[in-house]
Amino acid sequence: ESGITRPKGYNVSFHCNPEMEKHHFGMTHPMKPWRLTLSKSLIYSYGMSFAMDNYISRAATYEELASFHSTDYLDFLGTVLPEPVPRDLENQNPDLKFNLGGSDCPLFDGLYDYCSMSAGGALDAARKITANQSDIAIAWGGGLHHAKRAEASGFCYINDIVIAILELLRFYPRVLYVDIDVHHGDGVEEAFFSTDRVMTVSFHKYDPNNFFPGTGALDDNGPKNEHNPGAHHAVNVPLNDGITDEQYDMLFNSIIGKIVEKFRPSAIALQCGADSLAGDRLGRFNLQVQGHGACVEFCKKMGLPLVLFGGGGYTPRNVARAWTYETSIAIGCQDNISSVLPQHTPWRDQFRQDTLFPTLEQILGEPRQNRNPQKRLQEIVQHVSEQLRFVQA
Ligand code: TV1
Ligand code: CA
Ligand code: ZN
Repeated sequence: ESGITRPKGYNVSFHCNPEMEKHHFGMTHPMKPWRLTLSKSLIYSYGMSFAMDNYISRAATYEELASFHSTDYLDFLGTVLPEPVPRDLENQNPDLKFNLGGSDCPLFDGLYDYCSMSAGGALDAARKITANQSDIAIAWGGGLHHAKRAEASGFCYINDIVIAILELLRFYPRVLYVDIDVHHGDGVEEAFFSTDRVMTVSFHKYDPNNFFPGTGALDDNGPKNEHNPGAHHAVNVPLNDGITDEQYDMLFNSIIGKIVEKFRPSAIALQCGADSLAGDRLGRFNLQVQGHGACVEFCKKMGLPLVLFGGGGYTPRNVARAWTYETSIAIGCQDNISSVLPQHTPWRDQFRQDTLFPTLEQILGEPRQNRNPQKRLQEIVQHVSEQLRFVQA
């Protein structure tokens, strides 16, 4: 023994691939893989890499992608060429193959590489967990929750989360999936609709006619036929514009607390989509970095193996703040880092304010109106409690 040991506590691994960040969906497309570069630069500037195991992730193989996706779809994804002229929102082709090539899921240079790298990071993270080498494994390049078995959807082509959970299921009897992206985690929910080994929980903005993808009502809890073991194993928390940290924290702790008690998962997969933050280009909530991070803290406190995925997030400076704070929570150094961004942070001027925790006023000027009455939130908690009567570990 050399006598040199890591500090006691959680073993955290960090999985990324700089090649992934170089891809572009198109000039005006809200999904900017560059936000991963900005996030990493802030995480490294705080020195957090010294408290984690850092890995450059592999690209997932065709066989690994095929653990969830159809080979027809993968073969097409591997051969389609980018279009010379990108479509705009007004010019949508109505008969796209596998929903590829529209404005949401454009065909761009290196698309297949981008997808397989995102899935590779998620899978590497899951494998560090199942090998008992990490307590928390982080894959900010993953979290693409809308992709279906044979269809791209909402900026997502390959469902890295489903692939990672399938890997966890080889070792663990039950996995809890939690999704705090502002959009409904429909692809992951659907993939595990007919099993009682995965419980999916999504918190999202719900407005069937005006907000993507339009699914995830409170009483959509999995196909309700008697012979489906997956019945009651989908939990949906539909929310309105402007929800605050305090309300979200109350909902999250009460719902996830009850679920962990009843379902007794052996591992947690948490999708940390940062488009639920105030000031997001697509999102509509009033969450701050602290409130978003509180979800990670709560999951960590459950003391179960934990995989953290990225997801949405369309105001890169806020994405970087959230995922940096959440990396610090994983490590356990959140109370010891400076709220002032390190002076040597690359692209420091991108952050506008020099703090990790801007106030709502700094982010928005005028906060978005909160359309979540306390009474409705109580109803949601009540519904979930009743739903859980049908669930057993
Ligand atoms: C190109 C250029 C594409 C500008 C897409 C916002 C754009 C959007 C764009 C956009 C946009 C959506 C829909 C409409 C489906 C369509 C990573 C036919 C300013 C996980 C995916 C949202 C969210 C898809 C992904 C949504 C995630 N919103 N500008 N597209 N109908 N698509 O509404 O959950 O964050 O908006
Ligand atoms: Ca969600
Ligand atoms: Zn989203």
